[in-house]
Amino acid sequence: MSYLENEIPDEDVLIKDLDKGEFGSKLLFLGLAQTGKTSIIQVVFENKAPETTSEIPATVGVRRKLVDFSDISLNVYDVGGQITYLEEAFVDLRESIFSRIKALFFVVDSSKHDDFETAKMYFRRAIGNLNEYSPEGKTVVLAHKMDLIPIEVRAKAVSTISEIFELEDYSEVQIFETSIFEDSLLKTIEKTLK
Ligand SMILES: Nc1nc2c(ncn2[C@@H]2O[C@H](COP(=O)(O)OP(=O)(O)OP(=O)(O)O)[C@@H](O)[C@H]2O)c(=O)[nH]1
Ligand SMILES: [Mg+2]
Repeated sequence: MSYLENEIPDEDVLIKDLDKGEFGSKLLFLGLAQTGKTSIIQVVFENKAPETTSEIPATVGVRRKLVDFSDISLNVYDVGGQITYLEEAFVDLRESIFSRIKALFFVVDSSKHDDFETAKMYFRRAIGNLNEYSPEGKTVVLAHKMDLIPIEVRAKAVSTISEIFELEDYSEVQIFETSIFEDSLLKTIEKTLK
């Protein structure tokens, strides 16, 4: 049995089930494993306390949640960051994942410098797919887990990610510092959805 057929938590819907009846704006959270995607979704859209996220299991496959946020209905897609799930999203599920996107949030663990190059590869592939299937969609890079970075070197951490990702090539892409423990996260998501 593949993972698509088991371990489906009640509140989630696997992407294969959602072709019918999709509504609301679609947000996509992408990034390497353990960067904090599911935590962000739970804290921002489900009012969970940040401390509770330490127990979240790794996301299996691609999950969708329907949420209401500031009076808008949102379809929030959470792509498991393990390489198998990323590859599945980028290959088999490419069109359904990348179509009709309002905003793509590409999440980077700012404290894991060694992963930036691998993250960049997926970032560039994501942008390519977004240009193809959702040219109107916005892309935001979240330089996340900023609470782990001393304040005086946070700007440097953001500029390192910007340089490695070569963000100067993507004038429409914005990068913001975020943390589930700080207001910056909610503000960034609100600003993006305006
Ligand atoms: N310090 C810190 N930890 C965070 C932050 N956001 C998430 N975490 C922690 O990072 C770990 C991984 O979080 P997840 O939300 O499961 O990561 P994910 O990106 O969904 O991982 P996959 O599902 O495997 O792709 C958890 O222990 C979270 O508590 C943050 O802003 N700061
Ligand atoms: Mg997850």
